[in-house]
Amino acid sequence: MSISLLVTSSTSSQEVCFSGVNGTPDYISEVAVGSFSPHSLADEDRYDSGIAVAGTGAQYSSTVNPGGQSNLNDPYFQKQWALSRIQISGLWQVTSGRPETIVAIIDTGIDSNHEEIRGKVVAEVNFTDSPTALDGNGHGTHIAGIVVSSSNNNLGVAGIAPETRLMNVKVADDNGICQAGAVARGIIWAVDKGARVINISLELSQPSLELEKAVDYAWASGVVVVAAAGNYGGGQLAYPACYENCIAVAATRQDDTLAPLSNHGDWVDVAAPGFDIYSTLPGNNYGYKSGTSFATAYVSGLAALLFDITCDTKGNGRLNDDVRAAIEAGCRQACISGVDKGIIDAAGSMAQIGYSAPNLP
Ligand SMILES: [Ca+2]
Ligand SMILES: [Ca+2]
Ligand SMILES: [Ca+2]
Repeated sequence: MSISLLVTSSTSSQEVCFSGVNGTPDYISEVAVGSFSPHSLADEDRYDSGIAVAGTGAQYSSTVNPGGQSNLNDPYFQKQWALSRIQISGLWQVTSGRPETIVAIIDTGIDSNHEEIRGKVVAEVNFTDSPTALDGNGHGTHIAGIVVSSSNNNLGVAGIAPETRLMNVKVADDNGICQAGAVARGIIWAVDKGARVINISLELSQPSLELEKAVDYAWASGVVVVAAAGNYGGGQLAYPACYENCIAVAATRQDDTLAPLSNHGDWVDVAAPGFDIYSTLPGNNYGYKSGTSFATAYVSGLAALLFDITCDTKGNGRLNDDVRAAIEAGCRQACISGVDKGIIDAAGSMAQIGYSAPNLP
């Protein structure tokens, strides 16, 4: 529970983790680039790279829905089905986040120059061999945009928590490959820099004591840790998501069904929208991605907002337990099996905290 675990030797230095979508048959054809060789990877890992979906935006029209009704002027807001599905609008009337509430994105880096993200990355670190903390993959920028894109600015999309700020903790290289030790060090770095929420849209198939200790350190420090349940489509465990002090997030589709790619099981705590998710991509671009990674980002954004309105009900000096409880107890029950609490629901979480959703226009 201290920085000393930084010197603990990692037992998993050769492990790789991948972020993004897995290889459900629909997506195999979407493996657009392959700068790493499939021969070096286990078959079940092969499609589990952010690269696999980096090009999926191309299959969608980027045309703005001209007839769409929206109370926001962001041109792609109509594509963001997830925001209404989690009933965010009432919570937005109370808070759109605060700059002091920092969400650390433990990922492939962030394009901090993106028009929707510029000025919102308050700290960054690079634990990879990549020469820059910028995002050469696209995965981390997509996550960042889900959380923090400026809203109602006549540009792009609307973030769920646009007034929060980000830490860019690059632990996965531009191929989406990382080591457990780097993830652990990234978590500790973010905690010590004051992150309140840590988004881990990465999954490892093997446990790592170093990683588990880092998650426990974050939790004990008052941080909400949110992690992707993984994209193998089955019941196998993903790390760090399955650790007790992570909120493990499965992915749903627009009809509230579990996305076929999503892992599930009694260890999976909540589900959130994670299929055909439209968000930012490097170079002022936008596109769709699918996977538990992006579901995780919605939970992280909700957590950031709830930090603004929750109270320390148990008087233990921390808010992360209260925020996590509000997220989980506020979930909407859905007919999905393999997810413990249900689908995240901002209105439900507000009710748990004692707010009733304001009347909407
Ligand atoms: Ca915007
Ligand atoms: Ca769990
Ligand atoms: Ca508390």
